[in-house]
Amino acid sequence: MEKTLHGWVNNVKRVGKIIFFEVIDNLSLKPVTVVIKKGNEDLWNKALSVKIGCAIEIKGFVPKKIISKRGREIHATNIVILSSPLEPLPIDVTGKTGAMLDTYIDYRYIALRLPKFRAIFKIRAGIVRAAREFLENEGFIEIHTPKIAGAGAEGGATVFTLKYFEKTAFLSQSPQLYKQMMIASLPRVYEITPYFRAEKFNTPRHLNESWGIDVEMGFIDSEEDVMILLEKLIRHIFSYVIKNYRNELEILGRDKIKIPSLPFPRLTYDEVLSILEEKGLKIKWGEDLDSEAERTLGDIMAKRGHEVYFITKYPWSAKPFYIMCEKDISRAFDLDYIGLELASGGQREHRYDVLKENMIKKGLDPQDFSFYTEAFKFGMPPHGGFGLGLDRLTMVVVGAANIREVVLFPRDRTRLIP
Ligand code: AMO
Repeated sequence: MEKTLHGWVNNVKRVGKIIFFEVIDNLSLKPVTVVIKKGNEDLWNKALSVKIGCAIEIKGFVPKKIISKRGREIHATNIVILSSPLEPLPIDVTGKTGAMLDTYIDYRYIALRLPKFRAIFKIRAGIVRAAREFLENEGFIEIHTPKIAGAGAEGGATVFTLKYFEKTAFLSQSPQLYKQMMIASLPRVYEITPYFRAEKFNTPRHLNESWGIDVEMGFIDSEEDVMILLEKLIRHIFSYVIKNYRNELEILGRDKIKIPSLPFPRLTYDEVLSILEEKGLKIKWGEDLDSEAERTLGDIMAKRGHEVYFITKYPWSAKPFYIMCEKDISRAFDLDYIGLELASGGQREHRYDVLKENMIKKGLDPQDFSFYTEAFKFGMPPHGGFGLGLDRLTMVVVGAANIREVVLFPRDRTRLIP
């Protein structure tokens, strides 16, 4: 059977009168072995000039009996070198010698010729596809809200400012305010969106540009409705990836991952504090859980057989103004996976007067947010939602220790290029 192959040469070997290339094509995880036997002088000379890293077109036929261990083989009848590397490749695409994470990021566009990196970014794309599929089936509509904003949603200190003609604008920290405003007319919305946050710390779990799957739904009874949807979404994503990315998971050593079973445990904030106190970790009531507290709790929960769990009933002092509050307790929750916060959300305050009072209690001037509060005057139903960190979810699915492994071109405190 005649075949045309387009791809990049990941390895070249000559054994006596035969030349072998390994060519990575399309989105495949395994290279094709291209075989050139001495006989046709033109073809042989062309093959001799092929180097690792070339972009190439091969015409040839698939032999009746495939000898290559990888199972894909073409015997070439014609070779066209489309582009030859100007220098030796900065990454070993044969896969024999590894490199530092920074090198892989600097040369991501070459690293993606290696199966491991293809597997990670194929799974990431699959997670997005699974989320869309699930949310569309649940009656959600995809929206796109501004990333240049006039007000920050998630707190002043972590906002990037930019000059916007005569005014100062902000890069959107989250679509929070806009997705809520949509609930005045669309009962179920979602957005897959970047978050820009000027957080100063450099950690394996934070970036200054991260991506979220943001969901908002109206006509809810309580935050429990939102948590039930999030549980189903997480399970759908796991099952989609397990079903469609078996080979990718195997390459990453993640073929044993399981769909978390229902219901995900719900621990109240107070319960978490007493569990941590038993381990000698004292958190003052009202404070948010830091990474150390999250990790300690993650270990304890994993030992109890729960990788994924909710933390509910946070003190309102630890949560943003838009979350509904009853006495000191908020209707917010977090979803953690072995100590890594994957999502947070809750029921929102939908009553116009209470919302404005809450803003004042948090030291905000409602006047600065009037474009948002206006939407609450005209029949805003009870509503809630969540933001699910896409990068962090990808980390736990592919088993990455550093968030930078699952983001093509990460933005952190020190990295602005490529
Ligand atoms: P929150 O600020 O908790 O909530 O963000 C939601 C989720 O997004 C991810 N995330 C990040 N991932 C990497 N680097 C960061 N700097 C970063 N910041 C956030 C986390 C986190 O759980 N508006 C609310 C959501 C809502 O209530 O609907 C919000 O943004 O996985």
